[in-house]
This record gives sequence, structure tokens and C-alpha cells, in this order.
Amino acid sequence: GRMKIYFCGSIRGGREDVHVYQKITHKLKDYGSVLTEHVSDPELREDGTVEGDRAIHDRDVDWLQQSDVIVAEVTQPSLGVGYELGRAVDMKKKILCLFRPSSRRTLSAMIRGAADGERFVVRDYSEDQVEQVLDEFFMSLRPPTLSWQP
Ligand code: 6IA
Repeated sequence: GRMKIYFCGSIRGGREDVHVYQKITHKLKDYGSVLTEHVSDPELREDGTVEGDRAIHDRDVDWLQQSDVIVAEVTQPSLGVGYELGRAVDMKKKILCLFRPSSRRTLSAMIRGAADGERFVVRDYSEDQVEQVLDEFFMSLRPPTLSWQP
């Protein structure tokens, strides 16, 4: 089957970067199925009930579990995204965090400091590099071609 990709982006943390999330999820579809397309939906409207929140939490944790790769846009700080990343680390998932220094923000030490260059990758980028940065990451996931052994 296709690779399952879980995309994380701020919702209640603020929707300022939703156009960047759209650009990312559009490109991610070249690589697999995106489980969390609502995150990049500019029309997303919430009901904000506690029962609703529990259902969202439980479904998202289930999707995290099912996913092969997590891609998170972490420029706009979001408790939910931070929580998802913490859970994903514990699940030993492959993670790519994307941060735009042009925002003049400084990324949380708990995200920047979690990078190990292998399972947890943090990549600084600019909006015009979305496609290139994702291409590079997904190429690096491919197992090296086995050379012919005599
Ligand atoms: O703390 P935040 O709201 O910024 O957390 C955002 C992150 O949590 C995203 O990466 C989502 O995966 C997850 N998340 C938070 N709220 C929702 C949600 N809201 N639906 C799905 N995932 C969410 C309600 C949508 C409503 C139209 C039913």
C-alpha cells in the first residue's frame, strides 16, 4: 500500500500559516496518503465541545499509530503539534519538522533539541523551498539500492 503520512500543523495555536500547510500537504500527496488533510483546510470550523475534543484526540492518536511518517510544520507554536510530536517520538516514528526562520521566531528547544538527524529531523526552510525539502527528505527514506553480489 501507499505510505501513510500524518501531517501536523497549528489549529487552535493560530491559523496564520494555513497557506503553507496547504502547500505542504499538496506536495505530500506525491509520496503517500495524508491522514490529516483537515489541518490544511482553510475553511476548518470547530464545534469546541469536550466530547468533540476527546473524539479528535483519540482519532488523531490512532492515526499517529497507523502512520509511517510524521511531517510537522512547527513555525506557528501549537500545543497540539508539540503533543503529537512527543507521542510520535515515543512510538519511534520517523519525523520531519519544518521551521521557517523568516518568521523571526526561535523554535522550542524541546523540538530543536530532539533532532537526532535520523529518526527526528528538523529542517529550516523558506516557503519557496517546500517541494525541494520534501523531495530530499522522502528520497532519504528510500532504502539504498542493493548492489549485485557475485
Ligand atoms: O493545539 P492545536 O489545536 O494547534 O493542535 C493542532 C494539532 O492537533 C494538529 O496537528 C491536529 O492533528 C490536531 N488537532 C487539533 N484540533 C484538531 C481538530 N479540530 N481536528 C483534527 N485534528 C486536530 C477540530 C476540527 C473540527 C472541524 C471537527
